[in-house]
Amino acid sequence: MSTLPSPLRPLLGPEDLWPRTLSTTRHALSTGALQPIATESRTLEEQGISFQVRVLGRAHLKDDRAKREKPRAAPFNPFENPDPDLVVGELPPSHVCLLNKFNVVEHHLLIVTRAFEEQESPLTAADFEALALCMTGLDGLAFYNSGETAGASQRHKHLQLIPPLGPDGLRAPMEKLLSPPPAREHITTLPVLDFAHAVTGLGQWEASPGRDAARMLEAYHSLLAELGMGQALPPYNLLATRDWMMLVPRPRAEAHGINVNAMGFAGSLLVKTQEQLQQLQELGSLELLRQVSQASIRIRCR
Ligand code: B4P
Repeated sequence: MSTLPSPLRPLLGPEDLWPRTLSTTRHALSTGALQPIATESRTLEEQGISFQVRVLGRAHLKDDRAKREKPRAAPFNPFENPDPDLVVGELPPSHVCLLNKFNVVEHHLLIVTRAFEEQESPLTAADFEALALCMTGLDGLAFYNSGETAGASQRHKHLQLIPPLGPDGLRAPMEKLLSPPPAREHITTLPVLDFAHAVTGLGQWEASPGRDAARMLEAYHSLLAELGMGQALPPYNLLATRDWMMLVPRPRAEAHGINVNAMGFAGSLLVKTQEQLQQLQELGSLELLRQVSQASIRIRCR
């Protein structure tokens, strides 16, 4: 089943993205379509990284959400026919940009394929083209949770883009370790991350969705190859800014009851309770990331 392009949805250019994000947010809040999740935010300093930890205002969010949604005969796909109040616009030729209905971070965008594709399927030139258009309009943090073990709750393919998380204008706390970013085509690892991952530089952002997407696709394929990931891709998280891209294979969804998705590797964690926060403080954020990742493998830094 696929979602048909709607003539009522505006076509997005990079310059439209931010104004439309703001106007759609105002509208979706007024209609109740957007249901932000309140959290309390804490900072945990570790190895020069200011980890942001958000503590949910109420426990067991997913149970709560399940209770609010009516029982359905078939699994509900929220991206098949997205709520028009949440739609920011069409990303030609094959994607739609919408607001994350249950956002923790303000102005959290989802970039979903119009026709159904599996979240586990490899990212394509079209995915990166839609993403590059959005990243030209918003210089933020893009990420992708490939597979349930990597934090995906929806099977319909969706990339995500959020405004810079900070601190100090950084697009993510982890970016502190990526300044300056690696050169284009240079693949490396971050010494403080004691688990399998690889990072590369994207070179100069050109504000041309076709060309920026081509460099992102090339970087994605190089990272997969470097980590020995073939056609049947195991779960992984992908993070990208205009300057760099990081890939982390994911054998485990959680540790100590704390779920980790791509944002965790950006330096932003979400916990359900004060007890989990306490546990995280004792364990350390980097140790949590290590426990949900694969043991380090030697990569040929080049
Ligand atoms: P997924 O990749 O499938 O899952 P996720 O971001 O990990 O969020 P999840 O749904 O598992 O929720 P969780 O309790 O972990 O992304 C799917 C996205 O689609 C989700 O963001 C979901 O909210 C959204 N969505 C679902 N139904 C929708 C609809 N009808 N219309 C539009 N969007 C819809 O986390 C709850 C929230 O906290 C999520 O927003 C998540 O992004 C955010 N979050 C998780 N970890 C975080 C962190 N470390 N820091 C800050 N925020 C975090």
